[in-house]
Parts: sequence; C-alpha cells; structure tokens
Amino acid sequence: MAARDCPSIHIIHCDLDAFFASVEQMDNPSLQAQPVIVGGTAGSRGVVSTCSYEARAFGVHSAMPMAQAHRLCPRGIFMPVRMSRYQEISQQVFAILSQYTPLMEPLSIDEAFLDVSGTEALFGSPERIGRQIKEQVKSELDLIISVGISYNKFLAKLASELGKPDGLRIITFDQALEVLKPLPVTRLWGVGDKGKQALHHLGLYTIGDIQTLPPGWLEERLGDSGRHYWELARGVDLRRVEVQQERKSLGREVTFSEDVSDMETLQNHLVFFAAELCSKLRKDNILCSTVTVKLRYRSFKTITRRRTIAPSHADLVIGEVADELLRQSYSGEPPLRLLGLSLGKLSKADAWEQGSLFQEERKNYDLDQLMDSIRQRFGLEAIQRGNLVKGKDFEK
Ligand code: TTP
Ligand code: MG
Repeated sequence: MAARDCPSIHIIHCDLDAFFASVEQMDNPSLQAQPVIVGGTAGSRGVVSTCSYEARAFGVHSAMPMAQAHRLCPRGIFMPVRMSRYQEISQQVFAILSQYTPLMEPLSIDEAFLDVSGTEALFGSPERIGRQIKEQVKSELDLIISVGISYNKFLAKLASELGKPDGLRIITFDQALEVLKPLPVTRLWGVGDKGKQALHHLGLYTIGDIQTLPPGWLEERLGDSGRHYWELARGVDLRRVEVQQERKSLGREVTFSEDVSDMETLQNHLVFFAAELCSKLRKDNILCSTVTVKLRYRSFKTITRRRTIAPSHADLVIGEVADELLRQSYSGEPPLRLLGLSLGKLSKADAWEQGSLFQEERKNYDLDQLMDSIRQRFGLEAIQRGNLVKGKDFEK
C-alpha cells in the first residue's frame, strides 16, 4: 500500500492509571507512593476494585478477593470505594478531553475514545494532542492518564494498555502487525474466557497464530466471532467513535449483592425495569425508540446491546425487546454483577394518534394504563403481566 493510502492515526484512547487508588492518593498526599488498595470491606463484596502500582508489585490486582490481597501485601493501605467522588473526578476528566474534539466516546468511568481527525489544524498532531491531554490532566487534577494513538479503536486502546503506566504510545499502520504478533489472544478485544478456550482448542495461542490463517478459516469454525478475531488480529477494526447523541434517556440498573447467572432472575429484573420505565414514559406522554440492555460481568467488563424500535411506551413491547437482547447476548456465563435497561431517543407522543391504534395495541395500552393506576396505589410490584414474569426474585 502506498504511504498516502495508509490510514491516518487519528483515534486517541485515554485511560487513567490506577484510577480509584490515584484519587485516594490525590485526596490524601500521605498516600503517595504507597501500596493503596481500594475495594469492598468485610461484609460487602470483598474484592479489590483496584490498587496503586506500588501494590501491584506485590501481585495484587482488580477482582482479587480482599483476603488474598491482605496476604500478598500485609502492609497495604486498604480503603473503601468512594464511588461518588470518583464519578465527580471522572466528569472533570471527560470535560478536559472534550476540549480537544466534539467526537468523544466515554467507554467506562476512566476511559474514552477521541477522534481528532477534524481538530488537528487547531491543536496539532494527534501525538501533540495526546501530550497536551496528559499535561492538562496532571496539572489540573494531579492524575496520570495513559494515552494510546492509532488508526482505529482496537489499536488505540491496545496502545494505551501497552504503554501503561504513564504511557503515550503510538501504533502506526506499518507497525500494527508486528506489535500484535507476539501478544496472547486475550489481547484481542472481546476475547474473554470462553473465546480464549475456543482459540486454544484450535491451537491458537498468540495473535500471530491467527494472523497466518487463511481468510474464512476461523469464521468457519467460530462464526461471526471468528471473523471478528481474524480481522482484529490483522489490525482491522472499522468501528467509529460514537458520540452519545441521545442525551435524553431513561434508565434503571441494579448491582447485585451477589453475582447472578440465573436467566429467569435476570429476565424478571428486565420485566420490572421495563414496567417502571414505561410507566414513567406514559405519565409524561413520551415514547422511546431505542432499548438498551447493559451487562457487567464479574471481571467488570461491560457490554451493551441496543435495538431501535418503532416509538413505543408499552410494557409488553419494551419488555420483549429487552428480553430478546438479553437472550441474544448472554447464555448464563460468566455471572453478572450488574444488569441495566435504558430507553433512549425519547420523543413527545403528541404526534402519536391514540385513536388510530390498532385494536391489539389499543387493548395493550388500556391494560398498561390500568396497571399504572394500580401501581400508583399499591407499588410497582403489585401487578405485572403474567406472560412476562418468570416467578423469581427481584433485587432492588
Ligand atoms: P481500569 O482502568 O481497568 O483500572 P485502573 O484505572 O485502576 O488501572 P489501570 O488503568 O492503570 O490498569 O478500571 C478503572 C476503575 O474501575 C478502577 O480504578 C476501579 C474500577 N474497577 C473495579 O472496581 N473492578 C475491576 O475489576 C476493574 C477492572 C476496575
Ligand atoms: Mg484505568
């Protein structure tokens, strides 16, 4: 490929180093350079959320049981999670990042993608922007953010991971295959325990092993995931940086006190969430056009699945779409720590002529309204549609 055809490196991935622990160190300077371990205390979930790099030297890491962290690092400074504080700082970091481009996609509490293809004239090369971001986050918030730069999202994220701590790493088109080659297959975005096992079973341990396969070979064996892995292994990822346009959305989620993998329990939560959210929509005469289900695994990996639907605020419609999204994206493993449902692309229902509803929809609408009035008097759990509820627990 001629140099001018090489994809430009315009995607930046930013991820704070040891985020929760760094905030604790920032708020209390005596903790600087100490092995700080943040996580659930006895009686709560009892796992490490994260720890400072000083504690990582002892082998402590995220999702490790606290008791084990105590054994590995008896001199560690153990601190509880202060989520609202981290969220506050997260907002400040995103505010800094959004100064460099309108195309920003937050990915989790401490990481985001930026597409800076349109803002180079203003701020300079992506590398220069990356350096400025690091300096600004350090000077304004006293936090260290790692930056990865490449020509697509997968490689930008990989670059920031490989550069940690305090990284600024660039992966160009010419370097991509060589950088990827020696890495274990688990570095491919989306390869979890199950994917790893499937790939190992086929004798594929490094990304280089996948790079040499002929096109179609992995897809024939692993379906869509196989094609996806093969493309990533060759440095191909066409996903765009997606700015959240629907500012207006309505959501509900639960963090389970114990991880859940039972499908019926999960389905029931979605039914209740759908009922609660739709009830609110109907009260304000609002319809939604997207339904998003969010799953967070024990490892903290989070996935969302979204579907666009004809505008609706019917329990039955939203409940069924949510149920389908869950079943398509989850088969009971690994256990979930969080489940969420959100309804987006909200619009006023004024244009929605209730008189023109088909008979079936009209029946559903009347039934929903009847249920709303019962719930108003006796609470959300007083009544649900029998065909949706599976008769299991509901955790608030
Ligand atoms: P990460 O960015 O994965 O981890 P980190 O910022 O602590 O460390 P680094 O990026 O330098 O490797 O996650 C961001 C925060 O999310 C982390 O500070 C705490 C929280 N978290 C958990 O609570 N449990 C987890 O298992 C993980 C991975 C993260
Ligand atoms: Mg981080």
